Amino acid sequence: MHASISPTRASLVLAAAGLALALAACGSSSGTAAATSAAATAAPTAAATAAASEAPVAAGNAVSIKDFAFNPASITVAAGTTVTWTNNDSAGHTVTADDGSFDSKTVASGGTFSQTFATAGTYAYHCNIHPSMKATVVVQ
Ligand SMILES: [Cu+2]
Repeated sequence: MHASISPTRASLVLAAAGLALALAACGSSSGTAAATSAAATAAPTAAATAAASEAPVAAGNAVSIKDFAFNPASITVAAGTTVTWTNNDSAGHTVTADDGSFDSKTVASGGTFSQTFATAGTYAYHCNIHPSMKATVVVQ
């Protein structure tokens, strides 16, 4: 039986299995908790597999602006993804589409800018303040 499972391990398993199972365990009697533990034992692998299959494209949707460059210089995301730029430089920068389809205006040091890409394509962008700063977002 699963009565010997330690509270700590049970918590970890529940956390990995997801919020729904954790919530289910919160108000349950000890009898229900044992059943939940049994289900949770098999759940983490399935949950991890599901997460991986939902994001075949690189999981990252963040671009860092640092040392007068966009990192990564080319990021690939799925259509519908919101990409967020964070200015980690001391200077201000812009995130400006070459075709003008989006423009952050000046993002101050420490600031962020987000843009959602609904349509597949390759979006070249640059910094209006520093023309040598160029990068692309590839939307699949
Ligand atoms: Cu710049």
